[in-house]
Amino acid sequence: MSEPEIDAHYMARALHLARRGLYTTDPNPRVGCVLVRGDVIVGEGWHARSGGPHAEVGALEAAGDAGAGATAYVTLEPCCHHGRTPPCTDALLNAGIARVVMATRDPNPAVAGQGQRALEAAGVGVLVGVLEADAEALNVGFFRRMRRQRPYLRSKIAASLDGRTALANGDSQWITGAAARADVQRLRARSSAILTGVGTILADDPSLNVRAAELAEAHQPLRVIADSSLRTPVDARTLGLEGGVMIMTISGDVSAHRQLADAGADIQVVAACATDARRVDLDALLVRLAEREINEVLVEAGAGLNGALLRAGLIDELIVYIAGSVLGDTARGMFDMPGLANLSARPEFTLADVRKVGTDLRVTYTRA
Ligand code: AOF
Ligand code: ZN
Repeated sequence: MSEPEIDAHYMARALHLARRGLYTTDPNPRVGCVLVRGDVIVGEGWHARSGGPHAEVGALEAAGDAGAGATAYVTLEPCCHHGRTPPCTDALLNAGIARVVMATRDPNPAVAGQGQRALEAAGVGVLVGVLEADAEALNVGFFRRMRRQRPYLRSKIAASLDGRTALANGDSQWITGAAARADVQRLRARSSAILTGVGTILADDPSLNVRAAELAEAHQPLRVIADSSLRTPVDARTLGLEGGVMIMTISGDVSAHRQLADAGADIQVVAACATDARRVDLDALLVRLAEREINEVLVEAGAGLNGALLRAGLIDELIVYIAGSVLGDTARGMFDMPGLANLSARPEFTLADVRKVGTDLRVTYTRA
């Protein structure tokens, strides 16, 4: 193998390790590290939980004295700051690491190239950009939050073959099968927050939590309810569940605030939308979520909120599960939006992935 092939090989292993933190590192990034001396892996580590050791520290501990002279493959630039844990650059230098290969620089302003410079200043050879796209994709929300102070927004919709999500009377239970629902459990578990509208809370009283047995280790996402006039019932099912509930509102109704706060909700007043003063401004909502270290948001909502997000251009990724059933033209669609005057105004997405999930089809689109 050529040197670039060797570097890609070990970085792929580091990425594999990083993915072990998919459901648990939030709000921290998923990071993996492999230490290689000669052609032998002498240590491996990954970040498991916020506040716990960084990937590099885990790998160095596993390697012990064998770390001296090794090459470190890390999926993210090593940190050089005192955060919840001490700087990894110091740990790498103290262990005598000779070379560091990183997939990407860390967009965190506390690091942002300084980790690389600290290593180079100490005479360590540094290479940046090996499997960079894969490393960014694994932490798409963390990168978005660091760079643009917004989370990454993914909307999941279950639909019939004819693109309908519920009957006209609102009945929407079990359009898709068990495998698709299990897949949604994994989407929830990797998300920092689930965003829904008060309409969905009132109609379905969903839990919006993670409860699959195979995800017992996963963190519970925060549930966020867009609720302009504070109509969320104090006995809504999701309110009592681990992970917490945040209600985003423009209402100043003091007694409704107090009742919902007593029921355990964190009430956040955000700006009203400039084009519709009766609703919360969705970009302001996302800014508020980023301030709370929310990286990935999963939208599980009806056509009202999905339509508003679509019209505001805020949907980064759309995952549609399509069942082999037909609900007909009187059933509800995916997005409330005014009729288009011409086709050139249509929102567009790029097809990113297609696969069969149990008896259903899963189609993933990203923002065009
Ligand atoms: C991680 N895991 O393996 C690496 C990280 O304050 P802390 O200790 O939680 O540090 C979080 C920051 O450290 C994180 O935002 C990222 O910039 C950097 N690197 N973080 O959680 C890791 N290597
Ligand atoms: Zn670190």
